[in-house]
Amino acid sequence: MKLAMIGFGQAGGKIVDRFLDYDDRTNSGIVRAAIAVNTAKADLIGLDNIPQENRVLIGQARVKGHGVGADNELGAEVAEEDIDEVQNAIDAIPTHEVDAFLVVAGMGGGSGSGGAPVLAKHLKRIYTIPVYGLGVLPGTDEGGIYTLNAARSFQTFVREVDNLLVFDNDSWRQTGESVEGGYDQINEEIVRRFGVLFGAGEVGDGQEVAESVVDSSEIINTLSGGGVSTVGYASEEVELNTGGGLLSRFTGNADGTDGLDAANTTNRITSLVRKAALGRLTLPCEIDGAERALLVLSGPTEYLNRKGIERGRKWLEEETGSMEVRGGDFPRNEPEVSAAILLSGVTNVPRIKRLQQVAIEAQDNMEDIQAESQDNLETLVEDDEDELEPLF
Ligand SMILES: Nc1nc2c(ncn2[C@@H]2O[C@H](COP(=O)(O)OP(=O)(O)OP(=O)(O)O)[C@@H](O)[C@H]2O)c(=O)[nH]1
Ligand SMILES: [Mg+2]
Repeated sequence: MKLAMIGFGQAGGKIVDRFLDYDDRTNSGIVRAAIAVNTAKADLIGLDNIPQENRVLIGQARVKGHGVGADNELGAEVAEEDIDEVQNAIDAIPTHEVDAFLVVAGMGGGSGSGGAPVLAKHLKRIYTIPVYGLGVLPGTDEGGIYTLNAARSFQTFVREVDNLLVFDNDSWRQTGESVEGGYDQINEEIVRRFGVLFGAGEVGDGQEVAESVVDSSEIINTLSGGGVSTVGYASEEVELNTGGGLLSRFTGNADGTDGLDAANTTNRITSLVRKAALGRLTLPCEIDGAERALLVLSGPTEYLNRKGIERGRKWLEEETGSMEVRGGDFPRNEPEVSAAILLSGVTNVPRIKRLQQVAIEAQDNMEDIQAESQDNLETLVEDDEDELEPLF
């Protein structure tokens, strides 16, 4: 499907920038337009692929291009004040050719975590196409302010978007490596997983049309109903058939006939599906209880078959307990077969529960502070009343 991607803040901008690179490399055609919004000028300059005219610096009057320093309330205020500047950039893109918006942001900082929910709300008021979020959770070693920002922003973001796709930096840190050092690899992982998924609905002219190709409406239906989503992925190298269709004659592909090679193909698919669902998810969680799921099998057509996808889909239905599991192929001429699984409306997510707890505690503290200042105010007013003669 075709997306208008808007990266908010540094992480958001870098990830959208990387999506453009992915699009170029793989010809996936998912990025119809790419915009970066930030309060920090240096971050915008540092991008490689997003066109200059699509880099929007906001909040200049307030922070003079220096960023909001992880103050997410300031991030939200600045986004509200300068939303017209963001809209000007969006006005210049052909939104009628776009299937959905994807607003991308790191939830731990100030600009993206404060601004992305504001932008999502604005887009939903104006456009009828879905507005999805891609939210990146900070590593737990980044410190309290990042966790607190994420806890607050997450709640708002998930409410404003049609679905919030989540990637948790914390679970993707390589051992012995700081998250910082690993961002390149992490960002590559992000664009690969979400790229395959959104790319599935975008089979171009001249590409082979498979048995049961996934289309955009299936992605949209899986994401509809809101909530939080996570993505699983697994792949295996295969030999690319360069012999002009010879291999497919032996594998007896799509019809699921029972030659030995067809059985291999089916088995490869079912085990990839299990690996993808039970391996590391972009947001680790129990897959049991997911409301909807979409299975995308990609690879050369001779390595895809309906029987494998059907089995994978059934297995996912059992594991998730969901009655809404869709599945299909994404034919690609690359020397690997991969399974990408979108699990939408997941509920059993320990990381989110912890974040909600943090948000509640912060809220309680806020209430205490507010109650206290209310008391102070009342005492002040009372004191005033004691001192001053009533005017009327
Ligand atoms: N996956 C990924 N996460 C990143 C990257 N850069 C930063 N982050 C994460 O995103 C969070 C927010 O950081 P930034 O995006 O730099 O913050 P910002 O939105 O620019 O806000 P301010 O800098 O406070 O104005 C951090 O806490 C990190 O967890 C990146 O390149 N990739
Ligand atoms: Mg920044």
